[in-house]
Amino acid sequence: MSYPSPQAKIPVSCSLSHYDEIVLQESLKFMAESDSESGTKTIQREKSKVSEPPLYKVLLLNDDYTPMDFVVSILEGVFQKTPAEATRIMLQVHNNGSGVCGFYPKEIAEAKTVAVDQRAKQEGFPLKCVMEQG
Ligand code: TYC
Repeated sequence: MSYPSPQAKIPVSCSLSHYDEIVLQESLKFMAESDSESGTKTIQREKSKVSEPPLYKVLLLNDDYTPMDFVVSILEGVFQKTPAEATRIMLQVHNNGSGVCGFYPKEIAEAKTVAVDQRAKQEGFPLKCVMEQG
């Protein structure tokens, strides 16, 4: 049985996430190794070069209406901050207009941003959460 090399481009019609690509590459390597172990075929491959996923910065923005304790509860609940750290970030946003909640891989940053938007909307507060690359 022959498989494409781990470096081969797979013709797919959908776009793959960073994680899907890594899983695909690892699966191809595993199949190549299984083949060579059973003695049926030897596939040359380069050493694995899996890079770290790019991180996205997630920020909260200030507004005049969202209560401070709600922002603290968001920082604790969505961003797993301690009460002291959550209060520090909330005050940073309140005094300077924005504050960093953390750096996360794209899908995690998106999920946290959506979670903040949903909770704020649910409570009727105008709290805004944004993400930036790097
Ligand atoms: N400025 C808000 C107030 O005075 C508090 C606040 C802090 C709102 C941080 C949003 O991201 C925010 N109630």
